[in-house]
Amino acid sequence: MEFVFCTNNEHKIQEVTQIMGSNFVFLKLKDVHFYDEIPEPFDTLSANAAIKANTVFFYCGKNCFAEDTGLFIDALLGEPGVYSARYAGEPVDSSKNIQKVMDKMLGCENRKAFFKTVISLVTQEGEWQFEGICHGSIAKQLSGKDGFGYDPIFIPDGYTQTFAEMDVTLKNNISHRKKAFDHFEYFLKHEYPNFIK
Ligand code: ITT
Repeated sequence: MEFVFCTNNEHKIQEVTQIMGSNFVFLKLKDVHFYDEIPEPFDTLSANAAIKANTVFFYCGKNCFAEDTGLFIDALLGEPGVYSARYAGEPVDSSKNIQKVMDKMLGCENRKAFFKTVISLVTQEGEWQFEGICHGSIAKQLSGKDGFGYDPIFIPDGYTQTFAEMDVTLKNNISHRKKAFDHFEYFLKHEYPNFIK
């Protein structure tokens, strides 16, 4: 049984490969000859994850999963949220996104924030979603070189370093993505036991 991970983000592929382990084998978009941009037109993670998985499912007919992730900052009333990728406009630029957050949060005492991931799975049998949240806070300055996106400014609760300062194994043990994929894996083990060897 084949499943396609519908993402153009190589960092996500690396993290999910580590989170799920080597027994979890999935196809990439290029393996099914899907080279288009996947649209993300909606204002919820759930709807965007669903359209990504459905777009590729209708294209290739194989089981598909996609995920949409956002950083939700209390003091910015949930921004950048579902618009995390393009917060500072097109083309997508993580440094500019981080700079915009830092500028808007100058002088803010409430630094609380959370990352949320929603996975959407689409198969012939139906559609399912799985969520994971990681609570934390926005650092007062950028730190660290690992990870991607907003990792240099996000400090998960219970830690003093940002995701970008952490060993990737640690990030992948506690992250929003890890929590969402734990639910996904549990579901697959019960519904599609042949998929995870
Ligand atoms: P796909 O839609 O192709 O999967 P994307 O990069 O567009 O890839 P999202 O819309 O889900 O992915 O992600 C929005 C942005 O949020 C993304 O560009 C990153 O900058 C940021 N992001 C996502 N996951 C993150 C993480 O674990 N740590 C830090 N930033 C993250």
